[in-house]
Amino acid sequence: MKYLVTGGAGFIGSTLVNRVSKNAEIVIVDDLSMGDLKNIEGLAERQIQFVEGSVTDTDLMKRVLSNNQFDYIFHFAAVASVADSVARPVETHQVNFESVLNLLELCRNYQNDLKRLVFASSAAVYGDEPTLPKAEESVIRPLTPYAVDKFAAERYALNYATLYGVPTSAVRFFNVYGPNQNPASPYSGVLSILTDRYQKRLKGEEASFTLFGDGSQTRDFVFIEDVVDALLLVAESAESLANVYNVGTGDAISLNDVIKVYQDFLKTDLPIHHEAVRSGDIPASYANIAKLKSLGYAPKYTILSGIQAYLEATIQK
Ligand code: UD2
Repeated sequence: MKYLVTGGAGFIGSTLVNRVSKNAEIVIVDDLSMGDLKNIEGLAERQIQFVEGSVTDTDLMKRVLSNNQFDYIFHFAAVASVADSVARPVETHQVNFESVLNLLELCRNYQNDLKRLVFASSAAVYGDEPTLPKAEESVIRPLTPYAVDKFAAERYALNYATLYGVPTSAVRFFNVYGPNQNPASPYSGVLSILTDRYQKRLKGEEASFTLFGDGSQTRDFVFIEDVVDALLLVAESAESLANVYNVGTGDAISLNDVIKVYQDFLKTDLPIHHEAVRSGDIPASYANIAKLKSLGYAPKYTILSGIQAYLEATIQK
């Protein structure tokens, strides 16, 4: 099998690559803006071709798509931060939307044997409409350049299946967490930030965590290994063709409860500073995952076992 994984050096992309690369040929396109080659296992020994570049480089993408026949394409490369998209709407649009349309056209022209292209969309498309849980046919209210681009790109991807026969599916990620998530930005996933601060604290360095709001906000935190299961299931199932799936656990937990879990596992107190609720923050979010379950998905991790696996893989005790 041959895979193209854009954003394959990033958190979700590299975990997928590491799962499949022992038995497959992989081409990764990544500009290393957020990703890191260290995330990719066996880069030298396995059949992995790393192409450093941006998915917005149309010549480069044409070369990759016209010189290879892929079985599966996963498109993860994106400006991943909502705040970044608000600060830089035009650049975000080029990465998060135009690159997708270009990739779809290249598939239409060059990828006659493609089994599936999976586009990574986001729970951000639901915006602040309060009905819970979020199901795929819930009201869509994309409120930021990030959310608008994800929704538009997702629709284009699915319509390329019905209009032109390019086999596509899309997934809407809820709050994905796990090893190799980059904690560098204030808008990185909250659990990557929390883990990083605890790690510093355990090494005896000064560290604290800023909690925006009172910590009662809830999220559907889904462990990366379950996310990779979901991605492969969606890619390989016949039923998922031209369909979009929520990827979460179907459960919500508050940040306060998550912090308690960290404290129980690590037996360390981390100083918490409270700040005002972040602008645009939603109080609660969780997924209805019935549609994904209808494909055979069953999350293997609870929030407890997921955080435990994350900490064991990340924190050197
Ligand atoms: C997630 C996605 C985002 C978009 C959005 C849609 C991530 C990283 N982001 O944003 O791309 O899809 O969902 O709704 O998955 N927080 C703190 N302290 C910190 C960092 C965060 O208290 O240092 C809070 C934050 O205010 C929020 C919660 O933690 O209430 C989760 O924040 P996040 O940035 O991890 O994810 P979220 O749900 O805002």
